[in-house]
Amino acid sequence: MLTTEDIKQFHESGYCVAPVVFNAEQIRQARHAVDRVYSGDLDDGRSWPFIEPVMGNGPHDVRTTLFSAHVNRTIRSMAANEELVRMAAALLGCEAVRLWQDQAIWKPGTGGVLVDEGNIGFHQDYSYWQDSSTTNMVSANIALQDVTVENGALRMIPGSHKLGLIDDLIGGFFEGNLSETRKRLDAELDLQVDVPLELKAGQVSFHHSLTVHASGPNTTALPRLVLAPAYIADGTYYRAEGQPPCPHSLFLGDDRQHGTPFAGEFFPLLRQ
Ligand SMILES: O=C(O)CCC(=O)C(=O)O
Repeated sequence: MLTTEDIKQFHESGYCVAPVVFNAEQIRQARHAVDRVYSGDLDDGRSWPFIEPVMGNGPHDVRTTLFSAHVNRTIRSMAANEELVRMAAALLGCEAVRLWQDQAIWKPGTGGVLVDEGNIGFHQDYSYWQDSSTTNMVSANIALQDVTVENGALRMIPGSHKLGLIDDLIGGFFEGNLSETRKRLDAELDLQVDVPLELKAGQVSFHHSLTVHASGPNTTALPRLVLAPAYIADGTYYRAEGQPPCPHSLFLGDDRQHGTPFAGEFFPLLRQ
């Protein structure tokens, strides 16, 4: 479980690191599950538009898929892990928690070559989630092998979740030139250095939806794989004026209105 110190750090810095939650066998199963999803082998023979890579298909491009928990039971049970969800509840400050999304992120190893395509740019998750009625949303990052600076650990800007939504970072996920973005941001905002979060396999970090973060190059020879489920408090609802709109709202159907709760099969209740 998270300590009081961890929870305090999350509120003060916008992130914290939990102990190891998943064992070697669970990690092996998760890696196999992600491979299956990437190859289009989905549970019950389903098809799913979100398995397409969103960042390109080049040899150095990061591959990500969204919402695989809906088409793969292993990924779903990992995202619904009781201990993980209890920690998310503690950080959200609520009892009842729903799954908001999950993302599998596969960052190829370049074997020493420095390229920007493998980076994930500085961004705030909420800039992609503006249909949510609240920024009280938390993302987990589960290491499916050791995560180090060398293989592209997450980099967090402490305290940045207190700055609100930063217009300049909208779309930032895809801006691989991290030092350029840092220069631009540093000219406008009083940001501290960013902190790399190194994790042991099976360990988990959490960050707030407004925390500015990025991940750098994976210069090792092996790919770096993480699963990133995100959680909301039950009662979070659709905000009609969200710009840009987010794909999550499509799951609520065409008759959604401002105030429709994010609930139902696509936002499963993981904890009462
Ligand atoms: O793991 C990564 O490289 C980036 C993950 C990320 O940006 C996120 O979980 O919000």
